Amino acid sequence: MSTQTFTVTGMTCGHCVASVTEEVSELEGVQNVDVDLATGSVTIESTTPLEDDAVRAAVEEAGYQLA
Ligand code: 9UX
Repeated sequence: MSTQTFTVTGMTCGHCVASVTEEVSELEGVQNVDVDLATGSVTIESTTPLEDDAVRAAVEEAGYQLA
């Protein structure tokens, strides 16, 4: 199991959190996604480490940016 943490900018409400969680959850091997709205910290547990670019694409698909 891999655990990675990224910082996402631009999330300001619970719906933002839901959108990011949904998009990131679709990436291959993702088992759990935890988003801290206050800090923008997104912790991803997955079977194998995710490429930064894949996470970036998912975050941008949701409408936000990686810090
Ligand atoms: Mo809430 Mo987030 O109305 O971009 S969905 S601020």
